[in-house]
Amino acid sequence: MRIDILTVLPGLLKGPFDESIVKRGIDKGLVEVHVHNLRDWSNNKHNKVDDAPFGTAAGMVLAMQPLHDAITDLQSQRDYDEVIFLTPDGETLAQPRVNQLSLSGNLMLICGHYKGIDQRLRDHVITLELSIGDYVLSGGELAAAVLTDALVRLLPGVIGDETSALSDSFQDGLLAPPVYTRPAVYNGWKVPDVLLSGNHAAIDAWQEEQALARTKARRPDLLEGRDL
Ligand code: 6GU
Repeated sequence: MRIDILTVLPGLLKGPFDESIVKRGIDKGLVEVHVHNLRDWSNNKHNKVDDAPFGTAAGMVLAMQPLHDAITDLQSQRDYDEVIFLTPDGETLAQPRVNQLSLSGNLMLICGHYKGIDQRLRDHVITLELSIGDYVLSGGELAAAVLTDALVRLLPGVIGDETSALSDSFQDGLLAPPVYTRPAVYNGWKVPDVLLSGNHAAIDAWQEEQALARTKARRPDLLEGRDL
């Protein structure tokens, strides 16, 4: 997989890809992440990347020329499965969409800033608009980092234990069950007996029951429309 990210603040995306799972995916050659500075495409003599909106609205909009040129330039080099605009009014990201996108070859992520981007780009060039939740961020960069992390960890070979991405919260539509580690008694707090029993069937049944109980208590909305 290859992910190209267009941003006016490339520095914001340095840290997240330099550690942990995404770094492992990059180091193993399973994903390429390219962060591009929109200013590099600006024809303006001051490399300006924002512009005033038509009408009476306050604030600024990402300028048309550098953004459209950047997208066109990248598209001339390869085909993209999706050109994604990160925006709070997009589709709220959830695991099924991440799973689907993880099968892509090339993805382009556009980080919004200011009051957003020209609607004509959204109408004609952007193929998917995603939000990471109902709150407002100062720009799309952190959302792009979230999406990239969620995608990369699903790529085969990135996570050592091939089954562990599938046992995550949400992968089966349920929250994950609680986990415990050694010692069996710590500070007087005991690990549930069943986990120490060595009975794999009993442990599986207990974990399933816990996942369901936790989902019912915390996220009953996830169970709507399921017959359990
Ligand atoms: Cl994708 N962008 C911004 N600016 N704010 C957000 C968001 C995206 N998702 C949730 N809030």
